[in-house]
Amino acid sequence: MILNDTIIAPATAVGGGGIAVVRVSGPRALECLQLFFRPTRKPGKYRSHQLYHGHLVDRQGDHLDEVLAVFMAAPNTYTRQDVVEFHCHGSQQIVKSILTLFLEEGLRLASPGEFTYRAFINGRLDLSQAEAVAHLIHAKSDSSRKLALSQVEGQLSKFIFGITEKLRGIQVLFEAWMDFPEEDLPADNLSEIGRDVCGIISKIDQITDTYRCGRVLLEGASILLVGRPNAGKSSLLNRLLGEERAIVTDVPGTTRDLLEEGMTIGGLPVRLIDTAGLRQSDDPVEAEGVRRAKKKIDQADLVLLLVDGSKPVDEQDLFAYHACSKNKGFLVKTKSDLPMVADTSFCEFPGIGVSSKTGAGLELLQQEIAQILLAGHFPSAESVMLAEQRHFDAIIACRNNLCLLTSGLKEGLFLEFLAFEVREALHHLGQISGQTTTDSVLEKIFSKFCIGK
Ligand SMILES: Nc1nc2c(ncn2[C@@H]2O[C@H](COP(=O)(O)OP(=O)(O)OP(=O)(O)O)[C@@H](O)[C@H]2O)c(=O)[nH]1
Ligand SMILES: [Mg+2]
Repeated sequence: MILNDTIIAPATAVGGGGIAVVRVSGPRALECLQLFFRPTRKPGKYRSHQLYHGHLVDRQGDHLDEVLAVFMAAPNTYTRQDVVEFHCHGSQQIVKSILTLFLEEGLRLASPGEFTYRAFINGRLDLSQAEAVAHLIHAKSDSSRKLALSQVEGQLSKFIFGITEKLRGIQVLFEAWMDFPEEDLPADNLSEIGRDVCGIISKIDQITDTYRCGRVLLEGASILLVGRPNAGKSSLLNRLLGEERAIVTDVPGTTRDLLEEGMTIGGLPVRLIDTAGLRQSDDPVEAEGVRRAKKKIDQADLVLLLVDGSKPVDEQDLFAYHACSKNKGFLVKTKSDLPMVADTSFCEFPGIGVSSKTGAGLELLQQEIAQILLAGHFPSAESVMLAEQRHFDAIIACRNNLCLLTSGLKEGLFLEFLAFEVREALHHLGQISGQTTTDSVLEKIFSKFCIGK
């Protein structure tokens, strides 16, 4: 990809809005401003990071729009290149005419994520920060926003950087000792290295523990509503959603297919999935619904097992429990507005009673769900969390090398062998920061961005 030409793209979303921003980055940014911007009060020279009022004009000098324009001199910009932004009225026609004007002047339309790619290549952000920018834009809940922001601000990068520096120090020692005869190796230093590496491994373990929760924050958790027919699954989905989404009747077997709805629960993005009531059925349509529900169970982050609290437990409840008892589950005793008669001692899940009719218990249910999904990890500005499969795989690979290194140290293996493990561990860490990431992986990551970011 060419990185030293001048690119342009709308930085705001397509569609109506009060204001739209068109962003230019590259060596010709200032020239663009001088060519077609007519400031209301003409400055001798554009000062960096200062907003100017004026008009954008076309080649004939006709006004395109009244705008605010800002010139930001490199390197204190998002891309570390010269940047100019035009804040115009938020009409797609205006944005289009501004783009056309500059494209005819020889600028190039930025590809998806190209501004952020330039920021990464020019050292403004490392790869994990750049990836988090995309998550920040698409954050579906407040907790997801916090996590993405902490990553954009470099909490994960700092963590990776800290480990990388330690390992580099070890690598330097190993290389210096390579020329020593093996018997002269300083035993004290070797055991100190062993302790350091163990320390790094336990730090890695702390952060890999956060992965499940981080992934939930990033991608949303899938929560499956499971239970016998008429247990009240669809009613609960509707109540949590705040709309009559699923059909509710007193006929058992109303829901046949899976029905999925996105929402936030306790600040977490979730996908709530209603299923067909679990029972053995001769009706082929219902049986297919049951098959689909059971198939979904293993993929769910959490199963809510619904048991009608107003009825004695029967074999259909046991059938439903057995289908999901190996999963992470939570028991919801429904219809708590009616006299509660169900004995749920058969079920080992923690649980509470709720009523979709009156809303009783629903607040508590949402808190419990969020607690289970977060598993004690609460994102904040300081938190380091792993949220990305790519990062998780890399750090696990790094950990494997470090384990081999510690056992190699204990067994007194050759320095070449030990140094190899350190090098490999560093290579895996470099995939998170982007130092050792291949072009094809980079391309894949940045192609997921929208144009203008
Ligand atoms: N009193 C009372 N009735 C409820 C409550 N929740 C659901 N019901 C009733 O229970 C019946 C079944 O509700 P659904 O939500 O359709 O149950 P379901 O589990 O989706 O049933 P299937 O789709 O057949 O598997 C309906 O008549 C609801 O009105 C509740 O909290 N209190
Ligand atoms: Mg239903």
